[in-house]
Amino acid sequence: MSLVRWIDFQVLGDHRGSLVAIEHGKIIPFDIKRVYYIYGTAEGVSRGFHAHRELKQVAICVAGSCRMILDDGAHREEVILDCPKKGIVIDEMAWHEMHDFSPHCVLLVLASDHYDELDYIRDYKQFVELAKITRI
Ligand code: T46
Repeated sequence: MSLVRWIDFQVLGDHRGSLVAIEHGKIIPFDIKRVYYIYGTAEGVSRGFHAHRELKQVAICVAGSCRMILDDGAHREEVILDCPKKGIVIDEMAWHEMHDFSPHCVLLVLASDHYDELDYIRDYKQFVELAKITRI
């Protein structure tokens, strides 16, 4: 099964341009408790390199582009995020990395919980071991 799950947003566009509305309890598969965005990423910088124990997220590249790697400890897939009409689901226990940020890239992230550093697994070897146990 693919690790990549997209959510397609309805675009409310008219002659003035486009608008996407994301409402609580509708298309996002969790209650949104936090929103953050990543912007101004310096050229050549990569981010992420962690998984979350419990947190679920949806990432939307609202401007520019970046490349995301998703890894479940056994398989790796990569996608280009370059479309404000689509969000990618980052489930719990999904190792993720973001690379190749374009100038002016803005990555908007909807998260199922408040920030908690204890929810992060930042060591890849530890992640692979935990992912094995989770799969059993
Ligand atoms: C993720 C990817 C997609 C906070 O204090 N509150 C927050 O809500 C967040 C997200 C971060 N922080 C602090 C923690 C660090 O001191 O901001 C600093 C940068 O965070 P981090 O190095 O984790 O950033 P990324 O880009 O590697 O990862 C972020 C999210 O942290 C992470 O949950 O899934 O974006």
